[in-house]
Amino acid sequence: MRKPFVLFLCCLWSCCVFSQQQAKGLYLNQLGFYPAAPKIAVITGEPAGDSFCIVDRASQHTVFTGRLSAAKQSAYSSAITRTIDFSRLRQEGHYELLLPGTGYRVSFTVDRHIHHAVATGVLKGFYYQRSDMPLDKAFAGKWSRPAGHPDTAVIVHSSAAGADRPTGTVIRTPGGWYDAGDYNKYIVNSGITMGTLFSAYEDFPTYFDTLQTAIPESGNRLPDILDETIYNLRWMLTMQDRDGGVYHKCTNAAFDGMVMPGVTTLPRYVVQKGTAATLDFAAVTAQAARVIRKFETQLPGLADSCLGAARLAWEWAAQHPDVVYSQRTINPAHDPDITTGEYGDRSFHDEWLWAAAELLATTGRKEFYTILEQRMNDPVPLPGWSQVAMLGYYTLVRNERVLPAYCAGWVRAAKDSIVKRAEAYIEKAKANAFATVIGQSVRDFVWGSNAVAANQGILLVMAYRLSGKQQYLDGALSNADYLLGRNATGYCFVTGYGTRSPMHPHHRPSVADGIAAPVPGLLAGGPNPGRQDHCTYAFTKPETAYTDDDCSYASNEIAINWNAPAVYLFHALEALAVQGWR
Ligand code: G3I
Ligand code: 9MR
Repeated sequence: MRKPFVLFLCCLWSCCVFSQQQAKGLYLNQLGFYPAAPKIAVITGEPAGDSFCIVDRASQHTVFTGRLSAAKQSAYSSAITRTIDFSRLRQEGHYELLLPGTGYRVSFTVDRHIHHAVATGVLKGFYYQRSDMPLDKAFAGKWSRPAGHPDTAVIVHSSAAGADRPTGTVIRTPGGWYDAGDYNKYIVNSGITMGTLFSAYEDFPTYFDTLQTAIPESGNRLPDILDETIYNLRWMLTMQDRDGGVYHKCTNAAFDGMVMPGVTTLPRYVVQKGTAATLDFAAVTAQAARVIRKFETQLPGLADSCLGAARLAWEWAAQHPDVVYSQRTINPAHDPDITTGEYGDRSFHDEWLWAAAELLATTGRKEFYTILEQRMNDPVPLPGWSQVAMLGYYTLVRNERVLPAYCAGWVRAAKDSIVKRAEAYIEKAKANAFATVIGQSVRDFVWGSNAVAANQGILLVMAYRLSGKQQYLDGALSNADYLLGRNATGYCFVTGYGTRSPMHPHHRPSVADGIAAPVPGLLAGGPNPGRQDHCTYAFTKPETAYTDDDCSYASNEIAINWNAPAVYLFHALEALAVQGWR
């Protein structure tokens, strides 16, 4: 909004009966808004009036007024909502939104880099998950801690034994990130996480080349996002057996207690090699080889090692196409029982597609195209740890220029599929009571529903970049708004950001470190009416089944595969904001 217009509004209206009452039931992105982008808040319940106004925070002058929308009944809770649209307020600044006569009052900021801090924060979140290095005060601040599980003497579990490495063989698998609130390291979940982070770099290289996150490697002539990702890549490489197969996970037999990393020294195991783990590994290492190739001076030989590992993994999978990892099957036959996270997947069609797409994009070789083609008519759901086909689609689309000409038809099919899904999202979002893309189906509210929101956002960013259609970028932003506060719980779901964020995530370091504030930059799982943790929830409807209690691993744990799409989404918005909304 230009200044004369602001002044004109100030003279015209004098705003609102002010009150100090805390905003409750008035939900918005707690970080704020881009100048030229949509700006929406949502009020639940029955407000006294139907007007709102916005004042400049310092001067208390009114700069904008408007009316609430008609009421909408939310489909997935009892909430009745009205939207408050102040998109036309375009001037950077600090403001307050007020509802006359109700006492509702909330502060917000308009800034052209409004998500920079939280985007940097969720990337830094990975640093705090590093398993075997001390987190120094210089980088970790009050969350500094000693190294955790060194994993330099890991036992080959009998489920993983072979002639070369019999049961009890001791191997090294140091490094990598802890998966989540627990202290185990799972290849399948690392797969989608790494794919998403490498994709963020592949899509926005110039942006990430200068992004600093204050990690020990900052300033080493590699982008910080790659330094962070390579920390886990090096661990993944240790998880490949000599025959090419990849152990499903490096784990305790049972979950550690709620203690700090390094406190327990229970034995660690690598367990059965599986087809899903091996194909995810092939996809990640093939993508890594492509992405880090241009940093050969800084990382001599690493790209070649990755490609070699990817090929070997691919060959193993071809010889072992259907090895399911199932603890129900393994435990009766092997000791000790393994009861940590399973990440059990029974269908590998999507892993084949993803691995084939990455290997094809990196090598251009027809052998990978042959498998890819066999899988291109399969359904392609939104990405999740057990659904990775869409990652293959994204790779085809973003690497179109380097693919052999005979791929053109399938690249077009992948583009169509992405854009068609984006179009469906936008159509359905019109009915959403919180004006977001997430919440179109009750199936959005699964364990880790916040990653569904973030992954929908990524798909919309991809569709925007393919089509230039503004609504897709607006849709991606609507899900960022959801994650950062415009949702039925009123939480900004990233620890340490916003005015009301999780204080008690199911995250062992955050529970055990004696520091009131949780480790920052971690995305909570989010509403999950499954409530598999049997904790007490104040609300149980799909979009409100969230409790900020460290008991609640089904709604309030954190996980690398949830943080990664948040990294992509928030940084994509930052990279696109200035050009994207005018
Ligand atoms: O596949 C079925 C689907 O067919 C059905 O419609 C739906 C209805 O609820 O359930 C689907 O299965 C769900 C499955 O995830 C696949 O998404 C299960 O209900 C659900 O319990 C399962 O949750 C997984 C959970 O582990 C329990 O296994 C989460 O996705 C997964 O993120 C979570 O991962 C854990 C690790 O095991 C351990 N580390 C922490 C991490 C995060 O909580
Ligand atoms: O802490 C574990 C968390 O990482 C997992 O997501 C979750 C589901 O597998 O399990 C948590 O561990 C709990 C275990 O399943 C049951 N006993 C209590 C454990 C800690 O709350």
